Amino acid sequence: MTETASPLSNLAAIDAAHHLHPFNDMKKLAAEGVRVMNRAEGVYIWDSTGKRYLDAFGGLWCVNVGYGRASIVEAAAAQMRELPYYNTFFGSTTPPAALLAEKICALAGPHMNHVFFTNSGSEATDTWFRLARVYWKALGQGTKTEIIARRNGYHGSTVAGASLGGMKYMHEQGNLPIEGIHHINQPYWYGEGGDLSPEEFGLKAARELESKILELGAERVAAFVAEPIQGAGGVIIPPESYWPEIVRICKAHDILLVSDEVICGFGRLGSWFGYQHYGFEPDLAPIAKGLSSGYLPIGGVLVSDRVAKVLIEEVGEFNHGYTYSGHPVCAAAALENLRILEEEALVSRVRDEIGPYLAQGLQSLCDHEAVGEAPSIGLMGAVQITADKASRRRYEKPDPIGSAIRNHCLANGVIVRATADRMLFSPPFIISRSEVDQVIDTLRQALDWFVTSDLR
Ligand code: PXG
Repeated sequence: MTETASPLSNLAAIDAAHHLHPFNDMKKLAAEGVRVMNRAEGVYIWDSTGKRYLDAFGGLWCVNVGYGRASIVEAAAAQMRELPYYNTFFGSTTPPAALLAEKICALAGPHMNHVFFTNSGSEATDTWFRLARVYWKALGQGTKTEIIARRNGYHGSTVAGASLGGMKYMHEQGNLPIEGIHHINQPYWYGEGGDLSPEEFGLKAARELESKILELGAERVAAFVAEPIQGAGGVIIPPESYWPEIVRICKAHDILLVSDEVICGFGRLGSWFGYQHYGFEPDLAPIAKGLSSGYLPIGGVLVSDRVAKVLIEEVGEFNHGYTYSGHPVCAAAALENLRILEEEALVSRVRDEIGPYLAQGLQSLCDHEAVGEAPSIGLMGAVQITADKASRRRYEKPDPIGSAIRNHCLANGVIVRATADRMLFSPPFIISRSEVDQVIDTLRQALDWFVTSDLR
């Protein structure tokens, strides 16, 4: 009898032969071999060799309630048995879609009473992008079409998403950005603040929005979009002066304010939404990720009363939608996810208990010679690697440094993400204090290794 190879030992080869991965150098991946992840529980995930990792990154900023939640599995299975699919076009809805819309709006604040469902954050971006222009046209201001976004922001990978995002390496592929999109600088004080205090720099960065509006003419500008805290860009936490000034500018020039809540939404900052943490009311807010804790793909756009009124009373039909908008199984899983977050009071745990504990742990790393700053809000944090603490100098080639430190942590059983020379954290909300300690200790070891390595 011939022996058949176990499917798992074969998987890396099968994957290399047929699977094109997002944001990966495929030749390099095939040469190095892919990690096959096959099981998870709580904050832990196992690969096919049986190695266990503490996932301090929550999948991809999304597994907020942790892995292995049987009640989410059951809610999805029950919905699949009852009604696996029906659309929300042509005058239909389904119980989970309607109830989920109600639930999200109850959390989103008094001015947010409608939601449009999508399957991802990128689709949510495309949705609000069209909606913003539709809104102004319906008000007889069809010249208001330009959208202002930020360098190093991230809003997805679709054509509108990659265009609005401020990643140059994304623009270079596919002739982006599309017309009508403009980028201003990010509020990254550590890297770009020079001699200004953080508060002065926050105002300066916000006022770039005003200069851009004046340059274009407010009568041409539809909206400004930003993440409350930039995620993929490196957990860039703006100085406290930034958001109030942005809000003032948007109001003064009558342009829509879009808060991209794909990462910050659903508790990551210790509030239900990032805009609640910063105390403002956006006109539109894309959501995804934490809405279902990643158990099934679902996203959407929160639509404020200001925009919904025009959409419903003036526009009539918005010619936009996805086959799976409000998919009943995804909506049922999301409802159960939100029920868990509420029942276990996980958002206040992030704000009052485990968020501050992570902050303390990150701060303890600031005595390390390689660490420039280690800010966090809730369970979203970063450690900035520096070449010189006093002058905040960054290494000339930051990418290999962040990657090497990340790989060192990975080898020691902790998953973190690196954006250039910033190490990023976004753990599940159920992470315990001793697990936070393990993350901090592992990173400290990696930093100690780095300062003696020839990467320096
Ligand atoms: N907005 C924000 C703020 C995001 O972080 C999207 C929109 C797009 O969502 P979808 O569901 O279409 O991916 C995101 C996604 C990374 C990384 O490497 C971050 C994201 C996606 C993939 C990788 O940090 N964020």
